[in-house]
Amino acid sequence: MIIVIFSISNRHFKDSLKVAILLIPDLNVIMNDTIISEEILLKEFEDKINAEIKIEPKDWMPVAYRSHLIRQISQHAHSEVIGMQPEGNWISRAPSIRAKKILLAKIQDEGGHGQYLYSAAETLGVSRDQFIQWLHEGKSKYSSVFNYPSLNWADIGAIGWLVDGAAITNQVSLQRTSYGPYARAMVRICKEESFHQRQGYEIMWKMMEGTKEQQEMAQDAINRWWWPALMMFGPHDSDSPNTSNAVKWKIKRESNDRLREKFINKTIPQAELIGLTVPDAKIIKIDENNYKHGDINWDEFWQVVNGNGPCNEQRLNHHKKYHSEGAWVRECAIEFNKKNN
Ligand code: BYC
Repeated sequence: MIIVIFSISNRHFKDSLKVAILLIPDLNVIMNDTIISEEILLKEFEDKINAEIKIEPKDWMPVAYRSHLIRQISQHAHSEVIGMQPEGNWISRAPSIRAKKILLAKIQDEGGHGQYLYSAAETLGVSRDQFIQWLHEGKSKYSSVFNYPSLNWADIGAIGWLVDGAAITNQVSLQRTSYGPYARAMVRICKEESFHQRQGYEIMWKMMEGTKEQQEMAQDAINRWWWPALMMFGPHDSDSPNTSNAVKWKIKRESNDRLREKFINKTIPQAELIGLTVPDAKIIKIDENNYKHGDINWDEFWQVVNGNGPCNEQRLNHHKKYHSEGAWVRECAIEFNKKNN
């Protein structure tokens, strides 16, 4: 297909061209006898990536880059929102008013993270309603770790310490991701996650200073949450189909295995400091700062990812129910906004 664009200036032409090429892939355009093809735009895009210049929503980007981001950012947003459920379960049973206030603030932050991330994903041209529909239809994933039950108060400590600790390890590196809105959302999220990790560690610390039963509860919680936390980083690099493009386009700045190692290396000394042990009989200390973990149960991981974990059905049904019952709140907010603008 050939399209001729008439424009008043070179700059105007370039913008029109970018819009046209975005709408019609593989488009070739003729101007002043010069053929400007998608290859030129691709080169411009790659130069920006190589120069560490952020890609912004109105910039031209390859279709596969856009769909990679839509997949990853929306799944990240779903994880934040679904991740509120295991902890929300314990708000009414927190052991003190202080603990309740802290937990409420933390869970509210997670909802906010979902908002930042859905907003970043929407800049790629997909609506919030569509993202939620994909989640409800099981077409869009969320982190496997939220499909495990939170059985007691020690689990709230383990979630903050291990799950937020794993999340922050990943998200610190995502602050340098190549897509501007995603990178900027990460900066704010990381500040809040570091408070979350500390609130979880404080719970575990207090329990380890408590009675023998409390110490056993804390150890039992790390026994159950350690492996699901390691699985949050995804399959080994050799089994990760999305990593190659993600690294090429600087969406991911570090691989699944590298981030998992970083998490293990910083978390084991924290466990030892308060008298906890990680439930890995094969863990090896390689040198002063590095550990090599034992085998991860990938069958369990894929079972959970594919919808067969202990709480998958419960988490999704809960989201569907409250999304539907909360429709009137969204309608009111839209009406209120119309009246005030
Ligand atoms: N769970 O090629 P791979 C939080 C999927 S929430 C489920 O390595 P990629 C918090 C993967 O999607 C923060 N699925 O993929 C909230 C892919 O399938 P699709 C959560 C997983 O994208 C409340 C397939 O497996 N953080 O902090 O290169 C309370 C192959 O994987 C998982 C994020 O979401 C998994 N664990 O790498 C407390 C971080 N792992 O999509 C705390 C953002 C893999 O091709 N996401 N899969 O059908 C990422 O960094 C990357 O997407 C991942 C996976 C590292 C997760």
